[in-house]
Amino acid sequence: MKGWMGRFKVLSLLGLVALFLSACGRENLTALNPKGYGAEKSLDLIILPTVIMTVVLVIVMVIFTVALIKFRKKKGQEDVIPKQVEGNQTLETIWTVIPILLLIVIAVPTVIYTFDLADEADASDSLNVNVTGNQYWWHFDYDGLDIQTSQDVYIPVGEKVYFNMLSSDVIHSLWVPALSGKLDVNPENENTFYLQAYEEGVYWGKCAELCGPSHSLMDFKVVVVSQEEFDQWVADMQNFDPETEPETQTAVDGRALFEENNCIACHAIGSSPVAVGPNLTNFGDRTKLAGTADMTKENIIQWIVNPEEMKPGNKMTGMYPSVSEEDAALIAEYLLQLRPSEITPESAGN
Ligand code: HEC
Ligand SMILES: [Cu+2]
Repeated sequence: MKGWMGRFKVLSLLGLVALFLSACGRENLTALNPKGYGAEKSLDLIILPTVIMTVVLVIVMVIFTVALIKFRKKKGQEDVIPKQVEGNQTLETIWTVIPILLLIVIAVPTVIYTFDLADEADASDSLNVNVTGNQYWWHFDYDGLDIQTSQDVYIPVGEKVYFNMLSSDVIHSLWVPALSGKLDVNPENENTFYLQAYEEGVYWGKCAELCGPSHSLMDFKVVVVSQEEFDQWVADMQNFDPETEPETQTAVDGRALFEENNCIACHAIGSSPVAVGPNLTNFGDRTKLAGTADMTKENIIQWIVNPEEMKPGNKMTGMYPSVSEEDAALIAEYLLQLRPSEITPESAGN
C-alpha cells in the first residue's frame, strides 16, 4: 500500500510540474518554440550547456552512487579503511582539464552568436523602427515612413527590422520571447537590435525589467505579415486622414468630447511627433486595450473613467477633467471606429 501511495505522489507531482511548464509554453510567448532568428540562436545556447551539464550530472551521480555502495561500512569490516587517494596527480589533472574543455565548448558558440546577433552592418539598408519605452506602454516610430503606432508593431516576415530603443523615463527591457532575446531600453544611450521573424503571426512582447507598479501589464504585440500586407498597411496608415468625419453621430459626438477633454494633448490621431500618450491612429485595430485588457467598449469606458484601476501608476490618471460614463461611451465609439487598415492582428492570426 505504501509503495502504491508513494508512486501516486510522484505521479501527481510530475503531473503538476507538467501542468506548470505547459503554462510557460503559451504559443507565441515562449523562447522554447522559436519563430525568429535571435530566438533560434538563443535556444541553441540554452540547449548546449543544458545537455553538457546533464551528462556531467549523470556521470557524477553514477560515480557517487558506486562509491557509496562500494565503500559503505560492511558488517564485520567496521575498521577497514579503503585505500586513500588524495593528492593523486592523474585524477587531479583529469578533473581540472575536463571542466576547462567543457567551458571552452560552451564559450566558443556563445561568443560567436553574441557577435553575430549584435551585428548591425545592414541596419541602414533595413527597416528601422525607433522605439520608446514608457511607463507602461511602447511607442513605435517608423523611420522615414511618417507612421507612429503604440502597443502593436507591424513588421514584414523574413526581413531584419532594426529596433533603435530609448526610454522616456526609467529602464525598461524589450522582449519578444518567440522572436529574440531581450535588450535593455535606457533613458540614454540608444540600444539597437533586430527582429527577424520566420513565420507570419502575432507574437507577444513583454517588458522584462521591473519599471514600476504596472510593469507586468506593459505588454505589446509584434504583428508579422507578408511583405505585400506590410506595404498595404504602410499605405493605409499613410493615407489615413484624421479629419475624416466618422460615420455615426455618436462617434462624431465622441470626437468632440475627445477634443474638449484634453485627450488630444497627449494622444495623437494620425502621424504626429506627440507621444506623451499612445498614438491612437489604429486604436480600433488593436486587440488589447492599454496593452493588457480585452478591447471591449465596457473596458474602454472603465479605462477613461478610472485608468488607475486597470493600470496603477499610469501617467494618464488625473491629467484630464473627470469624464462621465455616458461621455466615455461616446468617446469609446469614436476611438473604436479608428480602423485605417484591413491588416490587423486578427487578420494576421490573433
Ligand atoms: C497627460 C496625458 C494624457 C491625457 C490628457 C490623456 N491620456 Fe490617455 N493615455 C495616456 C497615457 C500615458 C496612456 C498609456 C497608459 C499606460 O498604458 O500605462 C494612455 C492610454 C490611453 C488609452 C489606451 C490606449 C491604447 O493604446 O490601448 C486610451 C484609450 C486613452 N488613453 C484615452 C484617453 C482619453 C479618452 C482621454 C481624455 C478623456 C485621455 N486618454 C487623456 C496619457 C494621457
Ligand atoms: Cu517597463
